[in-house]
Amino acid sequence: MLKIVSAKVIVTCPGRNFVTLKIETSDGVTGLGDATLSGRELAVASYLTDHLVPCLIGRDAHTIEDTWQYFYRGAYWRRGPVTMSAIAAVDMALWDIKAKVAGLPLYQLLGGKSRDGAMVYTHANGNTIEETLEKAQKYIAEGYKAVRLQSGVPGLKATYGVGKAGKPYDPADSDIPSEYSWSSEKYLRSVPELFKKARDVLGWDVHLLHDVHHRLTPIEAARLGKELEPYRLFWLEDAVTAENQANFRLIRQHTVTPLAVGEVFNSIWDCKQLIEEQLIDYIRATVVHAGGITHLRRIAALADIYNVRTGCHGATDLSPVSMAAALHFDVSIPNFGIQEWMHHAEVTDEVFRRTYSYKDGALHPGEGPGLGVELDEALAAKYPYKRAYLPVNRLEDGSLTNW
Ligand code: KDG
Ligand code: MG
Repeated sequence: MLKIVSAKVIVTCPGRNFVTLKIETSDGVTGLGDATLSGRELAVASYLTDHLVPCLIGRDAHTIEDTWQYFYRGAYWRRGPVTMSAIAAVDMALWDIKAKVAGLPLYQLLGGKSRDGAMVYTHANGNTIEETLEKAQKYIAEGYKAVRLQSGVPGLKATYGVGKAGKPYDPADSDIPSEYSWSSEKYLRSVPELFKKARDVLGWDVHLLHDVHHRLTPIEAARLGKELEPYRLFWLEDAVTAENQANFRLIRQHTVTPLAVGEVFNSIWDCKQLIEEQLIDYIRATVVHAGGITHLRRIAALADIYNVRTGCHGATDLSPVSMAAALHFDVSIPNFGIQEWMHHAEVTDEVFRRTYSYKDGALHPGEGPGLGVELDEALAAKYPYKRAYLPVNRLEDGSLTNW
């Protein structure tokens, strides 16, 4: 038995807010888990501190599956992003500990490598198509094999995915939610133009991706998918919301553009129908928001038998601990598709010292024991939590819509 002797929650804001769980065992081995839920960070911190940590002390750190079941079934109240992010943090930290005790990089405990590295896509965005494509060219020159393109929409003041005045894009930008305005008509006119020019300028050897960020109706999404077919996207992401998984049936009937969804999913039940009916091509559920490595492996195993591949969410609001966990998962599973990588600020990488590294369009988890991330707690303490919300979105007539 490897007894858990302490578990603490560290909230820090090096560039943006992160919530991290650190578990320590009687042998002095420690493990880290990410518990960051952008815009609702302290709810998960409290869930951990007030409800999970008291039950963790004295448990055997090696019983990962039993601990997962204990917190999932034991809560009685199932699922939801707060619960599942908290369980994920415990799960990640325990896998980190187990791999450190074994003296192996975590991917070895997940079955070993199925591939050399995880192909990543990064974000090229700009106010104009020209600006977006310039950035994409820079990334392609750095060896990226896949790039997500988001561009300003003529007639709209601000658009999802495009940074403000030269700053790196981070949507959690205000202590009271910023308000954006939206027009699907204007957006739908501009996106095919972006991808037409993108193929002219960037050619056909690069994978191109696009995120709709849940803003269309199913029939609008179907039309967009159809209009983008000539440009052969790697995927069209979050074309519609997926609380109603059957939404995707309508899109699927009309287009062969590959579809991705799931960054806001927190359990296998959010994607069961999408996967079983083969309504999507990529599942974007992540380690931190979907119950940890233990639960994400279950989702990936279900997806595998229906030819659905993974494409884990990897925006900057997932900490380097999540990114490391995702990479160990990515290189080990059979049905990996792609990994999102939106670079963290330098100060984030100073607080979270990580061993994963980029080479030739792919990330590599590193060969050290465990996840390969250490948290500099003294430095983290210099960056106290700052309340930061994700924006809200209104149609031009003032009514609220999806951000
Ligand atoms: O916190 C919200 C972000 O993670 C999200 O807006 C990023 O859609 C996103 C993406 O695809 O990275
Ligand atoms: Mg997205």
